[in-house]
Amino acid sequence: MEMKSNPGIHTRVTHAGTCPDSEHGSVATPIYQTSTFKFQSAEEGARRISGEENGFIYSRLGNPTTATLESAISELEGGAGALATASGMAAVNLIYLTFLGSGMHIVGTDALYGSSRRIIELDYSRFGVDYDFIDTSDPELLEKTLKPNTALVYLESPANPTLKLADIRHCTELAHRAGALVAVDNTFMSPLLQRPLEFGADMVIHSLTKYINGHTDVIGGMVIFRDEQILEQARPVHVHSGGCMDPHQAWLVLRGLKTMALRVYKAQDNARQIAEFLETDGRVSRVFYPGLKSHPQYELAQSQMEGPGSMISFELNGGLEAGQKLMDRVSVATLAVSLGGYETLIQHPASMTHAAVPREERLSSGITDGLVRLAVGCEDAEDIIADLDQALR
Ligand code: LCS
Repeated sequence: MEMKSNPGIHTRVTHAGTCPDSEHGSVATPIYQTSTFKFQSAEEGARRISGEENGFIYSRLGNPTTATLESAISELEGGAGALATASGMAAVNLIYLTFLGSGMHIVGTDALYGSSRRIIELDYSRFGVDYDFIDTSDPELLEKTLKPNTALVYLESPANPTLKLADIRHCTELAHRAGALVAVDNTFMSPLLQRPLEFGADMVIHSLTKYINGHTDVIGGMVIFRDEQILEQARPVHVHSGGCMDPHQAWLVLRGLKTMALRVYKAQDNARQIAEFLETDGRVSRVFYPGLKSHPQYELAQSQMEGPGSMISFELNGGLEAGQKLMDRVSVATLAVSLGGYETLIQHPASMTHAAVPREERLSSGITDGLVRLAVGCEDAEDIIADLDQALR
């Protein structure tokens, strides 16, 4: 049966990434757990290696299970193709390694995931890469920071953990005018809630570890490219640098992907209720959630995102000490880093996910000592709220 031309999102997610098995008719994508692929002849081997003929060669270069995952996510993001990586950080580094070099400049969101920022400051800088991490919610500041040698603008929107947004369309226009490419880390949103390529971005990054896999049991990453030309620039770097995804890992993510829409919308429904609870609670001083009218970029969230997602950050009246007590006393939420799984996680950015960022830099990007980050999961909202309430007491 032909699928209708504009299937709904649940249909698209259910059917994305099905690798046809003509031999046995397997409905689930098979795991091609092999490191290498047999050539039928020496000539065929030579043709494949030269690129004259399509076909798998060696799993670091490509594998049918991994390729199925790449085409599934690329389709959902509206890309021309994708490269799967061993982790989200391997995806970030694939972009850095491909598009940065000595004498080039990168502008990034200041409240990036800690490692995405630190590796530029500590390591790429050793190879002559110049950088500025700025508040990308301010396009004028971005415009002022762009230089003739800016090769890459790297946005995280919403940013981890401040939930500040960057206007992707506006930032992309400014970056392109200055001759820079734009990469957007879309991990917090999943392709369901935001598709940066539709706003002109050149590349999208995902830590598949989060919403796309969604089961807190796999590390993985991906870069999705707007066009083939950029993809083909990154492919040799992907092959030679070795951060490929394993086929079994890809299969697990494909398995998780099947339920992505159910999980993402359920967690978002929960988060909306929890954010309202926190905002009206006298023990909480500030709540950062793009679904609240009090979010400074509420209007932008409405136009750029299909939903506010399920990440919430907040500060307690009692500061860090109160936050630590809260984290020690919850029982429905689990005290752990990471996000995007079916279960609610709570953590303290200043001492955990962003501990690598020096305190002054952290504070200037809005990551205060008292900030608590809640990654809302798929439990019943009233149970998460009751748990937070008892812990706040
Ligand atoms: N990008 C974002 C926005 C992230 O939040 C993370 C990890 C990464 C990239 C890196 O992905 P990974 O290599 O871990 O797959 N974020 C984490 C966090 O907030 N808590 O623990 C990890």
